[in-house]
Amino acid sequence: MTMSNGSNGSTENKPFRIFVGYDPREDLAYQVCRHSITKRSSIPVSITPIVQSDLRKAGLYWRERNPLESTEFSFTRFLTPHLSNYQGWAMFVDCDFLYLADIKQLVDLIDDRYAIMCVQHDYTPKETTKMDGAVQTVYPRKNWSSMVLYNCGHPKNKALDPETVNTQTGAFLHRFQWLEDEEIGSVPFVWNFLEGHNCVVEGDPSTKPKAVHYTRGGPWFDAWKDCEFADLWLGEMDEYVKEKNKKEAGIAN
Ligand SMILES: [Mn+2]
Repeated sequence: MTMSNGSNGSTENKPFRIFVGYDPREDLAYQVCRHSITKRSSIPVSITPIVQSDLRKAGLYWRERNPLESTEFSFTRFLTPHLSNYQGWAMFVDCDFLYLADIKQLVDLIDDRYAIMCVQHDYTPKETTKMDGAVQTVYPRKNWSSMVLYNCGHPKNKALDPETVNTQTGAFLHRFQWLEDEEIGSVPFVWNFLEGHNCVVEGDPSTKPKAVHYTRGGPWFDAWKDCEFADLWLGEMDEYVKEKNKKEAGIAN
C-alpha cells in the first residue's frame, strides 16, 4: 500500500527517521544494525540512537531501573513519537536487528489509517533467560514493540507523553494499551524475523528475512556466536569495521 499524502517522507526529501535502541553493553550490535540499514537504503534516512543516560540528562526519562528490564531501552523506546515532535512517521527498532533489505520497502507499506504498524507475532519464547542471563518474561504481544512504525502525528499517540512513558506499566506500554486493536497495522513477519523462532520455507521467497532479529542474543555475545544467521551478522560487522578503519585512516592522513 502506498501513502496518499506523503507524510512519511518517502515522497519528500525529508529523511525517514529511525530511532535505534542503544545499550552500552551492545554498542557493536548498534553500529552493525545502523550500517546494515544505511548501506542498503535507497531513501535518505536519519538514524538516532536512543540513549537512556542522555534522556535522563534531558529530563525526559526518570523511571527507576528495574532488574526485569533486559535492555536500557525497554521503556525509552516509547518516547519515539515525543522525540519526533508528534509529527510524521518514525521507526523504532532494537539494536539486535540486521537489515538485509532496502528500508524503502518497509516505508512503502506505511498506511496513515494506523497509529502504529508492526509485526504481529504469535510468540512464546522457549528460553527462560536471554542475552547475558537477564530474566526472560512472557506476555501477550511479546516482541511486537521491538520494531514499530509510529504514526507520530496520530492523535492517539499524544498519549505517549514523557509522564506516561515514565509512569505506566510495562504491560500498558508493550501491549499498546493506549490504542484500539484496529489502530494497529500489520507488516509481514520478515521485517522482524525472530532468530530461533521464525523459519525460512524453501521455495517460498516471502519467508526470506528482510530484517533478522537476534532476540535471544546475537553473535556479539560469546554464547550466540553460532546462532542461525550468525555468518551474515559477522560478515556485516567485518565490513563495518573495515569502513570505519578506512575512514579513520583518511582522517589521520
Ligand atoms: Mn531485541
